[in-house]
Amino acid sequence: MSFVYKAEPVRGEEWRTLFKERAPDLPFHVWPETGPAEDVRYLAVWQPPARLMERFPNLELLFSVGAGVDQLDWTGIPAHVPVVRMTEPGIAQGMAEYVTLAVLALHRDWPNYLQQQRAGIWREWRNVPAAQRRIGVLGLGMLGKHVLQQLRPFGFPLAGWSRSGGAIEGVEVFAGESQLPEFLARTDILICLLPLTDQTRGLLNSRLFGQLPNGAALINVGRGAHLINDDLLAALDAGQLRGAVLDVCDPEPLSADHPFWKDPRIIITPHVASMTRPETAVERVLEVITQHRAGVPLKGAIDRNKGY
Ligand code: NDP
Ligand code: OXD
Repeated sequence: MSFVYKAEPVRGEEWRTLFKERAPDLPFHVWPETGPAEDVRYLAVWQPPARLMERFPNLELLFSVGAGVDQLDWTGIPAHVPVVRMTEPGIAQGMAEYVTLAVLALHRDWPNYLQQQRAGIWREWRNVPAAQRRIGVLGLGMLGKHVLQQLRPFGFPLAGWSRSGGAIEGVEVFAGESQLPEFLARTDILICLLPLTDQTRGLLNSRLFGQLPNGAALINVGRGAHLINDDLLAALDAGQLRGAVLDVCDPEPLSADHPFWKDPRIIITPHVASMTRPETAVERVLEVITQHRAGVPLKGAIDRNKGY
């Protein structure tokens, strides 16, 4: 019985050290080293290898090293192999830091001041009180909820939207397609923390932007394919949006001549909002293996019908 890690190799070595300490009896390999293929029961990947089950016929569990699973090709993953995404607490902590930074930057007009500094312009913009800046989060899962919790002390009016809704203290919750327009109409800074599925691909488009108050701003930390790039540029040009912070893009990386790079209304970071931390990730993976052996529900198991 063994474990194979197939993702970023430097972090793989950190996982190896942690496995040695915490699960010394479970042989651990960093791809392309796998040990005997028939021994491999657990595999942690960003992208699985081709012909997954031919290669590892006794695979019992497939872990995504990220919180998202949209990168996986499901056709090669049989239904009897549960897929488990990363739910270690470091991801939520990192995401809350990033989104707080982006919200405050947009709330306090940072993109304008950076542009003015480069041009040597000393000009003040009227501060808007936090109580008048309405924040809205698309997606109320592990990350959306944590982000909203961390934003509470600033005094922004907070709202969130998801498929199923539910109560969250201090947050106005909207559910389903029918309540999306009402949610958008009250949102000055929109944060996308949805998984990428057939239902959410391209959701950040002209139609959606047109339902936000004039001069709203966007933070996309979900996936690049949530956003229609040309629609963002059109909304910025029309003044429908005043700025955007994008941690994720489509494609990644953007081509060298992509208009987003030089647009002063857009801040881009290279998909770094949060990163899986080896210490807490290994702890969570070992916890899930224990749950699997005990036959109890697995933390972070993906529902294939929903796609997240
Ligand atoms: P979860 O699966 O915990 O939550 C997803 C949320 O989105 C749920 O509230 C769900 O609704 C909602 N949702 C899904 N589909 C729809 C839909 N069609 N309509 C309305 N709501 C919908 O995910 P996480 O919070 O853990 O992560 C969200 C995403 O963040 C990841 O999938 C990944 O793409 C991205 N991410 C980005 C990172 C980065 O560094 N930029 C790092 C980590 C993750 P319901 O509650 O009703 O099921
Ligand atoms: C993730 C990511 O899904 O890094 O964890 O985007």
